[in-house]
Amino acid sequence: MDKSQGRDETARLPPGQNLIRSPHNWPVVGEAAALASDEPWVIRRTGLGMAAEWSLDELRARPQITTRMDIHCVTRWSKFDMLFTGLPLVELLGDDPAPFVRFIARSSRHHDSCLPRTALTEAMVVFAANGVPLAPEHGGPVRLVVPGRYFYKSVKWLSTIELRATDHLGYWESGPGYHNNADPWAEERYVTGNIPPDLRARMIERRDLGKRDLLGVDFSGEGMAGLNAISATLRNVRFVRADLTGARFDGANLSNAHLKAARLCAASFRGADVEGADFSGADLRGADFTGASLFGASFCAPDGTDGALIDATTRLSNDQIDRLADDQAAYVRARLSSTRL
Ligand SMILES: Nc1nc2c(c(=O)[nH]1)N[C@H]1C(S)=C(S)[C@@H](COP(=O)(O)O)O[C@H]1N2
Ligand SMILES: [Mo]
Repeated sequence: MDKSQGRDETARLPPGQNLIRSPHNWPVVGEAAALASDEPWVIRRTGLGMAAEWSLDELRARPQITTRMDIHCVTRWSKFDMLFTGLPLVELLGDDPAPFVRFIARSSRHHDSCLPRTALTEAMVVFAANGVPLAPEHGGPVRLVVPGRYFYKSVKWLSTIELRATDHLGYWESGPGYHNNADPWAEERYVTGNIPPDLRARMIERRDLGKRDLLGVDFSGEGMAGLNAISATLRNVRFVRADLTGARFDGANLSNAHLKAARLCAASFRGADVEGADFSGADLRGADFTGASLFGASFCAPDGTDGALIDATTRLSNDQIDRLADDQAAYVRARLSSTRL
């Protein structure tokens, strides 16, 4: 059981997270399928100590346990009381006291993540969630689940457990700059990126962010109306109170971007990833979210204040609104119904 059990709802929700209440709303994040392969699925233990290998049937034949856990995605959605069924990971780690364990997926990019062994005492190798076998897009037939860390540490389609003497930056923890420790209670979401000040000034002046990776860069308060940010990588970028009227973010990655109180009239987010982005207090009249992915995004503060300006000219589909956390969806629906003619 994780330590959050028994506390009230607000105390169980880590800072900056939005609660998803619907049991059926479980977003797919990152890769959506395992590598297609005819080889039998085995889980291998490699690295330090004795190597080992198990078929999935062997692992399923062992006594299974079911544990209740809360999950917290770095893109700001949380779900309480997930029931995961499988084996305690420690049963597969063997006797070698290797200090780090790296997990590798059977996926086309050999997706991986690594944690210190001390963080893994309650981790599980999971075959079923909420009483049914894991769906393929959620890591079926087998995934890792690590309670107490952002969910990006829970590798889907687990195939290799590598015991290591040293740490290793995994897929999300290297290029995309996700925090390697991933403690949701300390909001360890990202390592902070930065760029030389003259480059930043030139981008503002030209209103062009090109296709660079600008992780965590701060453009708060800047006047950047008409900005070109098509296909830019803007994870965790700050645009608080910036003027982004008519800006084009089509196909951009704005996950966890801070757009609080930004002027986004007629801005375009077509096909963009705005998961976990904060739009509270922003002016979104005429903004276009067609085809954008909005899981975990916020449009008002948790207490309902600081609401974004949304009206009938804001293009958001019912399907997109249904996937927001409940309080966020309620706010957006109320705005749309009060402004529809
Ligand atoms: N193999 C693999 N595992 C992965 C990922 C991925 O892209 N590939 N994404 C991680 C992230 S960021 C999250 S939030 C969870 C999402 O799991 P879900 O799609 O079942 O919600 O899986 C994690 N495990
Ligand atoms: Mo995630």
